Amino acid sequence: MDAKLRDLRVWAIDNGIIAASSTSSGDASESQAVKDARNRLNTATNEASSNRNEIKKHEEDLTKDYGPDEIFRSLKGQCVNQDSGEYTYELCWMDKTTQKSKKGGAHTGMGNFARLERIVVDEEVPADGKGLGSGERLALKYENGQHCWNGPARSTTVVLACAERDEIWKVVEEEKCVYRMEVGTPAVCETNVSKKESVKDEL
Ligand code: MAN
Repeated sequence: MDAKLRDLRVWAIDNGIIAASSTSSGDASESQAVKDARNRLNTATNEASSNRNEIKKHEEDLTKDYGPDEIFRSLKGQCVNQDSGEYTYELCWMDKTTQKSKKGGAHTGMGNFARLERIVVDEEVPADGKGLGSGERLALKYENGQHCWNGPARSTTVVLACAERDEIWKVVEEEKCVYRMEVGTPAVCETNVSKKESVKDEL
């Protein structure tokens, strides 16, 4: 019996199932198989935890408002630039707006995306069609940008109108450090259900 047990132990050591020395339970006495298993477990535990974090991020993101048909979800991460006067202005969808001096130097944050709003506009559309027109328009509010000397934190209202491609048409500083961008984008074409219905009625 004793000999059989000894043989079994030798076989187990040879196959890496138990360590040669069984005197203590410290690392040094762990068999390679146990060490490997422990490493695999650690790796799997870390992976599980980072996957859980990813899921949480996605779940939080799903509660955010990405506009009609979640249209702005696909634009997130993309930016549009436009020269205007002494600056180049940049709009990054669902992220931030930026004022970049053409003379170089640091960029100025004009606000971070806060929410979607609907605002009513009433403007002449220029001959080139690059204007807001009249009616209710979707707007993106960007807030808490770089603080303005003797003024508020910079903010931008980005008012959208249907166009064939993403383009910043106009940037105005309505009040000190309060900006308004007029932007054309296919993202807001046909988002208005009543407009769609009326087109259908006409057909
Ligand atoms: C910079 C720009 C302007 C702004 C002033 C305020 O020059 O961001 O748009 O009006 O700062 O000091």
